[in-house]
Amino acid sequence: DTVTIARALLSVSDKTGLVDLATALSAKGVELVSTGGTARALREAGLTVKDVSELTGFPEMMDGRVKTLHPIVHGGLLAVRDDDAHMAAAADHAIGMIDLVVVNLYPFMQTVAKGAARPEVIENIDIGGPSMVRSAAKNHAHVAIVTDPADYALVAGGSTTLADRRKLAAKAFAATAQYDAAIASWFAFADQGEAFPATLPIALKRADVEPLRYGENPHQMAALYVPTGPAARGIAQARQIQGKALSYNNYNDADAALELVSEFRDGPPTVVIVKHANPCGVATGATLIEAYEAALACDSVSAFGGIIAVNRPLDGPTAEAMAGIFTEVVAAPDADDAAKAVFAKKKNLRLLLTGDLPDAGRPGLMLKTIAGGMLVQTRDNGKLAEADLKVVTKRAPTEQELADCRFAWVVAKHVKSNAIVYAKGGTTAGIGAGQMNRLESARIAAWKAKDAADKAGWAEPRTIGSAVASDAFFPFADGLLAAVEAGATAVIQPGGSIRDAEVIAAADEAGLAMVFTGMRHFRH
Ligand code: 93A
Repeated sequence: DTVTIARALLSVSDKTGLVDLATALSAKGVELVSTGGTARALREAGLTVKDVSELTGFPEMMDGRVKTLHPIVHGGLLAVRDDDAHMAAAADHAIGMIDLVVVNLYPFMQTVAKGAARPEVIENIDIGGPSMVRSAAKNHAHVAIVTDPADYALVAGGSTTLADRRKLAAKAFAATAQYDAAIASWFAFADQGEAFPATLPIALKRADVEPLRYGENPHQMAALYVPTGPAARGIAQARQIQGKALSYNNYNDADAALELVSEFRDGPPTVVIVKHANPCGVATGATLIEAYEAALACDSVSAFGGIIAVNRPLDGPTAEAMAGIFTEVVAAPDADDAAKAVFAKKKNLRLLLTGDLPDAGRPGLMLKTIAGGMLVQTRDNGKLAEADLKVVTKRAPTEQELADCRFAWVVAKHVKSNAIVYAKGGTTAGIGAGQMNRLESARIAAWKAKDAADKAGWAEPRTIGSAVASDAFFPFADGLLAAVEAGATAVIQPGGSIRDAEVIAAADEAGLAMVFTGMRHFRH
């Protein structure tokens, strides 16, 4: 099962660790064969190398498009060493065996990421490299294939074990699969501007973070996968500064928090507190600490063990305030030394730094599995323009009501349906999430607002004089009447129900101002 390496073929674009590996192999008496640039790098380091062209009797041609695509190379990779007919064919055609292939491919993804023009992208589609990778991996019974400099140590000793060759082969096929998926993605999305190709060529790889301890529940296994293609932005790309490893649920909640706070990327200091993927408090303020305290007061009970995201670099005083209750995760664009020092004392708290917040309006796909299949949709990156808003009641909203409507609407977009959100003065007053009918969500939101007022010792709940947002239209007037009862004076909702007239009449009767958005934000 152990193969002694007599001849190695090295052909790499990323030359990291190349010379060290080649030096080690050479010291073990391994014959080195290389393509143009790789051979040059090795010769410069004083090593003896044979050119592939010398082996094949063909020069590298067509701008390097044809370098290693030759039976002398692929015969040497694919021949089954203990098959007499294979070895006889090799002997007939003067094909020498190759026992180790070290290849990494033309940097296709990096070329796309740097914004290169189409011809340069096309030229960076590697053909010969993946062919050798696949030939060697198929014949892993005899040949070792190394595609990652991190694995050079496995072969530097001049021999390979079958167990290692199997592992390396699996990694090699994963590498070519990802590479081709990235190319297909570029053709389908970036190049053609198509949202839905016939197949979904999205290249994902398991993230280099510690494997997740378990899934949503301890009896489920879980891992984080990240795209291999150009520059994805989101919670998966955040840098963890301290604290225990993130769990599956932490990622899910931190994602919800970051996506919501990103809506306020260009807004005033904003804090989002999430529990079980729903916001339980969202607030803006003159400072981050003011916003945090307002967000916490919305629902201080649910905020226990919450996930927080903010839209400003975290400062010491705000971190100090956050440290006052048990918090699982804090995500921020950045944190100053004082904030880091505060959290350093909280060993379990995870601090995630995201860098500049992602653009909430960016395109992208959302994937959700169903039994036996997968649902795919574009991201809900819908944004309200001033012109989209239609006043449908006799009374138009005041400036303050309109601002509250817009704020409540953005929050409602990130609340599980049915979503009802009351807001006042840039702070959520009550959030009703995930109920099977809209009336119940409206009631729960009002009840939570009352509870918060009781806890904080306010004279009245903040739903009095608030704006209320509904993520989809009110099918009946009852949900709206519940909001009236809670003290809301303005409503924002998509409109479009066959009973709109009934709902508008109820709003007029109660003296409410109501605007239609013409856009729905279901989230399930
Ligand atoms: O243009 S190719 O698709 N045609 C080939 O025959 C070929 N053989 C190796 N690209 C080919 N390669 C790639 O060249 C390797 O995958 C590697 O990335 C690169 C190494 O070239 P050099 O040694 O000249 O730097």
